[in-house]
Amino acid sequence: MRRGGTPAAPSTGRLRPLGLGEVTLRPGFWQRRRDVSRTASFAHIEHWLEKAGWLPNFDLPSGLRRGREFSDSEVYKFLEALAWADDPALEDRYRAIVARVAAAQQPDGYLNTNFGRPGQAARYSDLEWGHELYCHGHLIQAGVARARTHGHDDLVTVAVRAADHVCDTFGPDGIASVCGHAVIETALVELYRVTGDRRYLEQARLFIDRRGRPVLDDIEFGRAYFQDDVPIREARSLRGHAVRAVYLAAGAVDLAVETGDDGLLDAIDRQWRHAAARRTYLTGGIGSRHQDEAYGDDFVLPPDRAYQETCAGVGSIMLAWRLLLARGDARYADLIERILFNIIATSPADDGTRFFYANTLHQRVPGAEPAAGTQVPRAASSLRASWFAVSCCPTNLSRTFASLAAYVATSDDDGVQIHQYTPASITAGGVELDVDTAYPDDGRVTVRIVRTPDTPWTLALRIPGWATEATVDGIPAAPGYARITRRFVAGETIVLDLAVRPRVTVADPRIDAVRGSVAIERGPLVYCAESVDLPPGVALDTIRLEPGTDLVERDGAVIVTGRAVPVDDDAWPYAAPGVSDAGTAVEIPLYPYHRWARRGPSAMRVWIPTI
Ligand code: FUB
Ligand code: ZN
Repeated sequence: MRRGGTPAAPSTGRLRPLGLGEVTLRPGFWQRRRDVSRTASFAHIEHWLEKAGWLPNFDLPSGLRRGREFSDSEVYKFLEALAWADDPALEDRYRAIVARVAAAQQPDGYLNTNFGRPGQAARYSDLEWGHELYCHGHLIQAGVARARTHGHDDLVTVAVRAADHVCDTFGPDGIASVCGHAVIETALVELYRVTGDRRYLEQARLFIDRRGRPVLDDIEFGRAYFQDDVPIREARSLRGHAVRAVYLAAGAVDLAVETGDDGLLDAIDRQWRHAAARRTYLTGGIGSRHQDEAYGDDFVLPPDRAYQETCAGVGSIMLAWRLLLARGDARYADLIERILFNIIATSPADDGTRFFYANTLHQRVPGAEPAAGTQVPRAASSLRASWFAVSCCPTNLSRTFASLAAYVATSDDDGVQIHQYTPASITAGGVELDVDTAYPDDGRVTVRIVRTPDTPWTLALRIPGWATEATVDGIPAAPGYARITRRFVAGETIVLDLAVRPRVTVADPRIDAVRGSVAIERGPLVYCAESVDLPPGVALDTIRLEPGTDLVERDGAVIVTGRAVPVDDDAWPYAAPGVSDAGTAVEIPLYPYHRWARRGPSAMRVWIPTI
């Protein structure tokens, strides 16, 4: 049986990933979204890559080049998505794009449509902003995906030639610097895993060790923006531009695992824990600074300034997944689940052709829908947009959805671990399982043993941190992994009940921006209130929750009771504390955050004040 490849394939670690050929998604929450991505989003992305000129850049003379300096990478991320999808019906489209990309490669393996050609800046003349190694990194990642799903082909050849060029140019005797946007590091380690050529691993080590000495020019955002402020082993936290930070950390985990560098792995783990505890939104999203798309300082997590770039969610999953494989701690899988349900599921529209780039947690006034077929600047859209001048998120989603099944389960010498709950068939060695569930609507998960060795083995089921009343076959199970070790019998079922119920969540008091507010969660889903669900005349920004309100489930909503506090639009907005029960009582229906703005423009908030 084809293993189908997997997006991170470490040679060692606590857990082994399963290939896409070993986990098949069945109808449910994630299969539906994966399929929309494969059908509608793929076609939409290809359409825009042509229309915006980013694919034609590979065919045309340099003078006609269009798009930002990193637009080649969107073509590569789309190729990576096509590679993971490994769908014969898409093969002709894949080959046609690969042919155009291959034709643009220089004889020495260099490939970038924005540098080095007549009238363009010289190669590697702008390592801070030029993104050349970043683009090479995404090209190599696409090649790795294709090699793993299909075997060697033209794209793999192009990727290997690009990697050789990178090693020739930035090796021990070459340019002693790094790229302003990390990703080449993880790409090179992954290519080493595919080819066995240690040169790529050594090059990744050079890039990771050089950064932070510092090697790049200082910039207006400061060197922390591209993690060139301190050497990676000495950093206290993930910091700077969020996507850069998590891509770099993912590469460092890859390097640490392949070289047995526990010190480096410990350093990244420490930074991850620091950032998870102090710099991460309830949704699992990261980035609270718009100007530089960056992490804020500790506990600076204002909901109305939540940037939470979709790509940062993707990168954060890549990092947490690598740490999970290396260390096996359920905390990593908990964060992956949070990001999946609250960032990855939120960004795309139902039809897969519009996307959130930034994911705010508080929209004060209903946004304006960008006209279909228009390209909007970076994060300027207050609603999902078709395409962006910086359109990193749609292609990043496409490769994530195409490889999503790989994040469901793993194996080790003891058995199989299920990390994410979704209807699926899982094969690992002599074990075959069917997972059936309506999660996250319902917390019941049934695992049927389809095939089993006749010797004892261990089935490990992740109990999320929030699931404090979970049971496995009726027996209470604490957060972490519930491990069942026995001689299983084909046909038997194990029933996990995660006891999904609405709950009230408060934040650490140091997250000042939401002091005195609560959020409602249900299972892995964060809920939000939208203005379209409030009675006429009640403004979302004037509501406060009644202390001790019931949480009533009705038609997919959680209904809470609140009050609309009277406000005076003309008054000086500060006064002595008011009477706490002022205002009109109002029912507030809350729906999953990932559903927000699917019924048209609306104001929205996740955190609801109680005062
Ligand atoms: O710089 C390339 C991509 O564009 C980054 O990863 C995103 O944050 C966006 O700025
Ligand atoms: Zn993005």
